Amino acid sequence: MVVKIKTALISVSDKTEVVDFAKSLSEMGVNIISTGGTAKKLSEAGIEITSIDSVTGFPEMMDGRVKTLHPKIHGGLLALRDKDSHAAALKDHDITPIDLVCVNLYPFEATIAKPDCKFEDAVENIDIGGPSMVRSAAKNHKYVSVVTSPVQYSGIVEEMKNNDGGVSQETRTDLARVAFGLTASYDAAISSYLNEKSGVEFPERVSLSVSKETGLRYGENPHQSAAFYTMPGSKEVSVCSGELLEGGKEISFNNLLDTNAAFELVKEFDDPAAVVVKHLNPCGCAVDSDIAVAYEKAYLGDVVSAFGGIIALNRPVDVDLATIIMESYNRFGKANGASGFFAEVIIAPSFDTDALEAIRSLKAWGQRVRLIATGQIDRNAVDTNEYDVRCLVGGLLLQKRDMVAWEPDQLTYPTKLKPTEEQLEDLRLAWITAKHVKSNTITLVNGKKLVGVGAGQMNRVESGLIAFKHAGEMSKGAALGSDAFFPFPDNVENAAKAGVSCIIQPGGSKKDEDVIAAADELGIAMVFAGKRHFKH
Ligand code: 93A
Repeated sequence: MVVKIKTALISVSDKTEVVDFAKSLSEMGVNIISTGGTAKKLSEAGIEITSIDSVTGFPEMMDGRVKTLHPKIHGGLLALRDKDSHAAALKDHDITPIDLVCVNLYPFEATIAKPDCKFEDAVENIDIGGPSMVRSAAKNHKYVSVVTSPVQYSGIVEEMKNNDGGVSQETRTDLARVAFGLTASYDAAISSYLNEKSGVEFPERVSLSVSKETGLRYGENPHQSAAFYTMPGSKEVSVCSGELLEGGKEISFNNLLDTNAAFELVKEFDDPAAVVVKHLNPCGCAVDSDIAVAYEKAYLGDVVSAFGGIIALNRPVDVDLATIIMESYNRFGKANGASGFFAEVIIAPSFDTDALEAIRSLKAWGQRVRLIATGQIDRNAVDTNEYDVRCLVGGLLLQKRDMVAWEPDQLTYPTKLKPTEEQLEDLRLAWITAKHVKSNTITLVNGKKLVGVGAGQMNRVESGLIAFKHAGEMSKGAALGSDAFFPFPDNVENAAKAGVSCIIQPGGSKKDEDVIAAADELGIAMVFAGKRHFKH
């Protein structure tokens, strides 16, 4: 059924494009009811409106807390037009049916995102009347259209123009579907704010307030459908807050997962650092006083895996760095019969114009590589309250993010040999990298460069063997990181055989004594970090 719009109520905080929308409605003969600020704006634009207080017979009161909460409004929204008793109630109480509601809510999320937001300001920005109207209209979508965002305005106007001022049932149902999603996520944001303020980490009910960023071609595999959602109020620089620069190939589900993994690791470092990730694990990671050198070291850590990988940098990309990145791939790719540069994504704080030009002149541009500019990384702006969410079939596991990395004060030195300053630098990189590798993890670092990774094996010995094999000669004198303690001395023995000079691991095994004795006997300096970094 097409419902002709005779009366519309417009009450919006975000007044973007509302004048044009109201003008179009007015030109189609719609009677517009409006609340204080919106009414003022529309009147100033020469649009004839009916003020809300003339409909309710009450002034807007209590600083605007009570404007539209009235039976004259909600009766007009909720009445079933073709039900006799409802029609009679409309008549008895002199209520005009409202056919369209255009509401967007007080900006609660934007308000709490402000660093100096006071609790009272947050509370005052909890919209009550708006969601009530949205819910009333959405419930009664058999008759009422509920418009909740400026992006919907042009479509509604177009449809009305083509339908003699009417809106179809299909559209009203679709608007209602969107509206309930909006009020649910609005309340989710309020509830999560109050949980946070009350220090409740794991409340009785958790709703996530996330917004669709974009649909994705498919999920992890082509037969899985997928979409990308982001958290609106997040203040942390991340792959989600980054800008996907125009012209690259469409970003994929796996790209986003891998880019997040790469960027979260590179964010750990203050010094210039570069990371290359493949299938969620770092295959290259290096720190240097020069970002270009850090990149080359990271890339050279595993040139085979870097092909088709994700590159993350914590410094801006200038044309020299862009050229080094592309040439590094050309050198290796061509030597192996491949067509040269092939990275899926480069993520960095920014890209200079001439760096962009250089990358965009590549054949691979437009076919493969995507560029994400995140803006400057602020290591102090972190969303410590965000959950790390894992899905089970039929449930979710929530935990707080692992925000711990390098804690010099927590280190203990159980072996006779103590690490040198230089070794400690490598141990630091081995430890931080291990945090970002799927367990069981063994990392090997030599000269502030990741030279071997054993990831995701079902036993730690196997992870070690993979790391030693990959590092080859670079194992000599390397620093080894283990994400969890050694249950037996076997890994220490294998490390010594490979030439490893120092080890960092959490400690805390029943067999610590045996492990320490083995390290002492084999001339290895061991450090206990005191915490583990499982990544399941
Ligand atoms: O404070 S409220 O929760 N009380 C209400 O009765 C009410 N009715 C509409 N806020 C209310 N609204 C909101 O006012 C709307 O959702 C909209 O965001 C805003 C528009 O106010 P104005 O037209 O005065 O700018």
